[in-house]
Amino acid sequence: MSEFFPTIGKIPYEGKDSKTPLAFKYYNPDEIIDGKPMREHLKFALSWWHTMGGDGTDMFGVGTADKTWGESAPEARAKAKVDAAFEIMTKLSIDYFCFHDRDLSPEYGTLAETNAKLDEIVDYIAEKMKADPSKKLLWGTAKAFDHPRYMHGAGTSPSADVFAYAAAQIKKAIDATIKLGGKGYVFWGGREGYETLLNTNYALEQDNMARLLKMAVAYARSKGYDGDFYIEPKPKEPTKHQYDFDTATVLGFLQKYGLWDDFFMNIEANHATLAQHTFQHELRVARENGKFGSIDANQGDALLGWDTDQFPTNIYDATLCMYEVIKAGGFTNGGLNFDAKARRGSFTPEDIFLSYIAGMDTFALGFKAARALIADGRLDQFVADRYKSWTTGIGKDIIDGKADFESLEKYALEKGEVTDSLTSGRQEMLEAIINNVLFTL
Ligand code: XLS
Ligand code: NI
Ligand code: NI
Repeated sequence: MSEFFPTIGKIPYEGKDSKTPLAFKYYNPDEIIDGKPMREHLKFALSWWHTMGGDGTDMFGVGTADKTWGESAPEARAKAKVDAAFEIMTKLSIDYFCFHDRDLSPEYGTLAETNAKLDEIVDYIAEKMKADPSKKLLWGTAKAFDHPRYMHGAGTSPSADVFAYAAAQIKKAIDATIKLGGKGYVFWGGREGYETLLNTNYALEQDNMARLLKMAVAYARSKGYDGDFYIEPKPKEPTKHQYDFDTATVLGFLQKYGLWDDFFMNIEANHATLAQHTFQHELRVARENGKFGSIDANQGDALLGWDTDQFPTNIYDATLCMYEVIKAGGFTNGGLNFDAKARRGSFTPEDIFLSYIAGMDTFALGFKAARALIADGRLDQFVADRYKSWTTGIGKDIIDGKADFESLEKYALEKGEVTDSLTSGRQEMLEAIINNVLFTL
């Protein structure tokens, strides 16, 4: 088979002193760390939509990058995409991919025809995976937000017919995920939300979303699926107010509707910042609730208030992200999916590779920095010391359930003023420790 990128070979690891653009400086896929190669710690995934389909089209202009893969007929293009994706993954030492059903294969005249064509592509991918078992599906999802039928939502549409259609589409996307051995299925509610409450039955829409998720779980489990379901929170865009605003909101929803056990979080960096949180905040909330699942790695731009999906190059954020991942015990079914696209002006085939190299090196370095931060121990020790009043005396009594308002009042009256029990938060010192660890790596 002819190559799509004949001038680009397998990207080598050359180390941090290398000046070769098409080489890894930090990501050494086979380097063993704690008994596991780096590729297994990081579990990088290619996003089918951005990489194979995203051509730079934006609201003000047409595409700048050629993502036709040399084919004009949709069937042939869908197949060429598969070949090109496997070439990119192999050359970049990426083991996983993620898809939306419609990025694999577009819509045709009827749902039945669309499904049949999707089956052909899924079968084709399954063959390629058989030939190269190092390539795996991280997660699948259904694109239940781009067709006009989903203009008012899918699971939260005012139309029961649209709900039924979405269910049928998701059923098929779950089948594809199972067929390709995926251990994750994502729900990102792009149009599950509202523009104005003046036309919205909020309670019914929330209940219906939960109904859809329950049916999805029941169906997938009945087919033997033992992977995770993920919810990917995002506060807005395209919908003004999306129901899955952030991790805390989603956790409340899962609890209310009895969905807790099956769902975990897929945290996207740029969605965290759109919700006015840090990436680390979202990861921490998920982790501390036992709901950390997977990551959509990207970054926004501090000056732009939308989901720019840039390839992540911020070492500081990647370090604090990997700090949370390590503290969560590492990835199990999840991984690091680059839900990221090269800038519209970065339009050449090489830019695909250069963007991934930038993102992968950033996370490889972030992983090493996070390990160094944990080994250094100063941050963890500081936090432990800061809360030490909870390990003895009145603090321990409160935790052990041995205190009530009466006993606490008695304690406070006897104790007098308590401001002296506080110590400095030392934020600046802690930030300097991070710099110290980062720059002595
Ligand atoms: C969009 C989302 C989307 C999901 C998958 O902002 O990030 O790409 O990851 O539907
Ligand atoms: Ni995403
Ligand atoms: Ni996004």
